Amino acid sequence: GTNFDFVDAMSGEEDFAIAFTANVMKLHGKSLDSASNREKYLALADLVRTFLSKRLADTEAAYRQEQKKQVYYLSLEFLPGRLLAANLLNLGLQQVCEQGLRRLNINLAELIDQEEDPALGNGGLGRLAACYLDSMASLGLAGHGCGIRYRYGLFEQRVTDGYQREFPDNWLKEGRNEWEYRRPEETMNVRFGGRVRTIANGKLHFIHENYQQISAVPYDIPIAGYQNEIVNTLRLWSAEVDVTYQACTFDRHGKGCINVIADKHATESLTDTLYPDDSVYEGKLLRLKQQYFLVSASLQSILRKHVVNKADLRLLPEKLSIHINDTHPSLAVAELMRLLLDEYGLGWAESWDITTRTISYTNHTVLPEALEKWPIDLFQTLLPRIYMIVQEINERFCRELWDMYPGDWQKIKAMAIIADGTVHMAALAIAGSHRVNGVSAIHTQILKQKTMSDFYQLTPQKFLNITNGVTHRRWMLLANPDLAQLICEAIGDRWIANPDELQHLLNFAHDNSFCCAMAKVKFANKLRLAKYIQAKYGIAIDTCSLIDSHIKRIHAYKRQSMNVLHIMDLYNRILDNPHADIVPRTFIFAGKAAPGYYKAKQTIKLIHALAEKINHDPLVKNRIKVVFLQNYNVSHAELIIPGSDVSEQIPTASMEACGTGNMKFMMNGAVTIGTLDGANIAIWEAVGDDNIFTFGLTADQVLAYYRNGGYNPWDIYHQDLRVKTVMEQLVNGFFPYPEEFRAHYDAFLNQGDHYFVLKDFAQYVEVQNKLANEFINTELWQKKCIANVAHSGIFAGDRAFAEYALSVWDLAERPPCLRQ
Ligand code: 26R
Repeated sequence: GTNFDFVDAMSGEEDFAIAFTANVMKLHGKSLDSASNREKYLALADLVRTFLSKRLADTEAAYRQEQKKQVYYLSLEFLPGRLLAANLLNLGLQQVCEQGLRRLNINLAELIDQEEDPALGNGGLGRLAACYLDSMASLGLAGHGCGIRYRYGLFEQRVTDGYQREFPDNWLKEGRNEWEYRRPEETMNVRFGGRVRTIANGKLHFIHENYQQISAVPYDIPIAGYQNEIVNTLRLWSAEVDVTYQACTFDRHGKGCINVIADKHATESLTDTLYPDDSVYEGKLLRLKQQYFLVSASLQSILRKHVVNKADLRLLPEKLSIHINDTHPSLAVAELMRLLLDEYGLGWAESWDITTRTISYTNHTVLPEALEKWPIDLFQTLLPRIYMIVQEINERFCRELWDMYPGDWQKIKAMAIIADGTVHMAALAIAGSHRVNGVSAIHTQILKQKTMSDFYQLTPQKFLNITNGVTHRRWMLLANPDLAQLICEAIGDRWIANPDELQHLLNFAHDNSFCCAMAKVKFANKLRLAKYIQAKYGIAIDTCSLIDSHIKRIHAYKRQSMNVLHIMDLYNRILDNPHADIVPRTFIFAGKAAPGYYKAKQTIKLIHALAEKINHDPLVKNRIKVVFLQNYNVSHAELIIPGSDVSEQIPTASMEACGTGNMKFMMNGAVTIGTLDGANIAIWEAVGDDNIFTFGLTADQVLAYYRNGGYNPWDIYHQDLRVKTVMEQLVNGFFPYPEEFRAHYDAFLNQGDHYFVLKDFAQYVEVQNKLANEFINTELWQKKCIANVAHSGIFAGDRAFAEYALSVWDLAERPPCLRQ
């Protein structure tokens, strides 16, 4: 029979083994024993895909029949992580697959390890998008991702001599991804450049001419809900040129088709790479092209589907929502206007009403250097018609402002969409949305009171907070199956559908055998991590030591350097007194630096210089180890987080919009050391003072310092000998690189310590000491771990997502966790 009969008929591990063996043969023309692990993995993925295919088709049909409201989540970034294990889990095939393969003497974990980890995002923003796709499918909501199929993902990081080097991430080297469905028949055409001619015959018509047209081919990746038969899609667009019908001119140089093919490659380079910078915004033409490419292709296909289903365009906001993930896809506002006006012939007022009621926007950062502003000339040249529309939106918006604030030019200029020769994407996104949300309480408060205060004053009803959440299915069930199992044994499995029920674990905080079992799980996870580190880096870490992890993009505001200064100080205590009573600690770092971000790269070098010194110093007697794990990605997070005791979340207060790694650590029973910023505050409120280590300036204090011109770091240098010592060590030859860390030294002392590292140092050290002393009290520590897991339910993506469903997208069905 075919594989499809099989989907329904398969009854057990033996069937699975047979089907798998047949699939290896079918796919590779090889018998099982001559197939490589990679080939076996591909055959397994292909088999699992047949299960997805059926559900994907059924889900689509059901949505169409029910005319269910659809949500389209537009994002330049998605970081889904590997999909095989996730799909097995969500399809309920984990056991049958594992046991079926075992019959064939195949270890499932080894096959899982053969999968590429698609790096189609920089960090938090992209991973959040992926967590939400999981939640949407699992809650049975019709929510789909729209993104770009970058031919190369975020660069691969390799470190040599402590220096980061970047390599292309050739994740599609086999030409295709095993999960995707290429859908050439749904190709959309996106237009760039050219000029716009206006003709008036009763009504104005806009004729776009001399443009360059690029085909956008969609590739759909299926997103399975957790054991609910639902499969949604992540649609990734690829720029492709079909040369089949392009005549080649054979000139006298005999070049033939070379030029046609060269043009093809030049055009297709549009979707070659993801911009690897999440710190400083650069107005690069290609980036704007990518943004419009995604937005235009997505909106065209969304509208086409809507119209094909014979739905009225005026009902668009009732039938679908378009969500924009930060300002990166905010051209959606103007593109939706263009389609309604030019393609579907609606009037301005009606189009604007439909657009603003359809679109919503989430802000993910308040750092001024990350705000997107496009120079007018670049914008206008690339997108002439879109620019006209933005101008019109701006004029109408400014007129409205004038009515509200007559004569207040300063305010109007500050809010204008076009000002100072640039297009302000945040202003466009806010004006064009009916909802604008921040990602944690404090972040939203800063948006309302500072970053977007003028807009908040104008339209307070648009603004709301939705604190981020992460999928407990990937971050607990998949990444930490032993913990999930243990929790089920204690409180049953209802927490999987409703993570709030994790609270019941509090009843076990005094249960000795449960505490021991938790500790055992943690130890096994630490051992797994230690084995990886040993195999990969030849560093032996002490699995009984306190494992303290700081894993995220390298950024000055995230203050990896403060962590380093503390480790230097710990080391200095040993140098001062070799018998100093130091709790054995392993410090793990991982994260990529933006390729052009010098200070971040030097932080990586600093971590390596420190590791080199400490890991080999016999005086240390293995009490401290420093490890930098290269090429941080979702898979590494799945390995590190369950094996960590302490979660470093130490940004300068007011700068981290939310953080989501902090939530993943918490779910896995790690204790946070953190500043009062982003979701750390919510974690603190959830677990209470005893179960988190907070320290440092508050956001209000930081912002007050900025208003008053900062502070003088030299005061601290002179007051605190520990600070003076570590500062000198940066530049006095303590590390065998005399001038290497001058930039850090200057930033700390001569440039005003913008990130308050020295200011927060003393408190950080104090809290680190306290934490270490509490760690060695195993019983006490275990209670903290349990409290963290027990209170992590509110950080489940399902909760966050249900809030969007209710307050942003107005979806009819209430997801289970909000049903009362
Ligand atoms: C425009 C360019 C320079 C750029 C800036 C910033 C590109 C990408 C980014 C990434 C930002 C927006 C990001 O990842 N923000 C993170 O979003 C997470 C999810 O909401 C938050 O948890 C996290 O605090 C925030 O830094």
